[in-house]
Amino acid sequence: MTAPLLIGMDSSVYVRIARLAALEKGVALERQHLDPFLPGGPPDWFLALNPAGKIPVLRHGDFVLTETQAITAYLDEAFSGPPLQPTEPAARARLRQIQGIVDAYAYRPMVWGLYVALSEGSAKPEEVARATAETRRALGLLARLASAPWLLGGAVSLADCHLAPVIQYLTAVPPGRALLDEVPPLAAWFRRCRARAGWAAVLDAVGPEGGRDRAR
Ligand SMILES: N[C@@H](CCC(=O)N[C@@H](CS)C(=O)NCC(=O)O)C(=O)O
Repeated sequence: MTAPLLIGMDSSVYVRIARLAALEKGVALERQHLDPFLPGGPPDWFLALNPAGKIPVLRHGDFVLTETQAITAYLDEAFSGPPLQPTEPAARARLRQIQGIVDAYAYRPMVWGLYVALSEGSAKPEEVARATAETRRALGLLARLASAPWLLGGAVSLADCHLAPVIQYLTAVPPGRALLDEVPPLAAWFRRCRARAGWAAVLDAVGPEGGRDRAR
């Protein structure tokens, strides 16, 4: 079968998560650029693949997959390479728990509530205060679960791939950096992520969509 095709743009948190999983797995992805935020919305061909209009979409032969947790699990399970999910039930459940926390409690306040709002200068003080409180709570939830050196212990997993791109945006604004520094074990974990081979290039990637300080 041909290489899997990842559709989306480099600056997207969720595209970066899928790319980190592929990198760790040693899977070479084909790429197709798609900016879902262009005026007029995504094109019809893309909405036919994902009516939700969200990136990324993975295409592998005739198989089309949306939702990043499903995409990264598929990359891990359908390809050879180092396993990125534990097999022991409790550890595997911990992985799903961390992914759920990132999606439900971290992405929105950290990326939109702090990074986008502060870098666009569109921040209303009460909204920043709420995003700050929600970010603190999410970092606290994650810190209670995090092992070292990686979130699940000795080996990098899909949990690390899922959280690092969100923290990348959080730390791109000074108040976000300060919030991460309040949680030294997570700050140290993120330094390890950025130092890991190939990760900084994915975490810093911006494609043809350009360096617009907006929606991720
Ligand atoms: N639940 C989706 C979320 C993906 C997502 O939110 N992607 C953002 C970019 S990082 C997006 O496509 N946003 C377009 C929009 O909201 O219109 C997943 O896990 O893949």
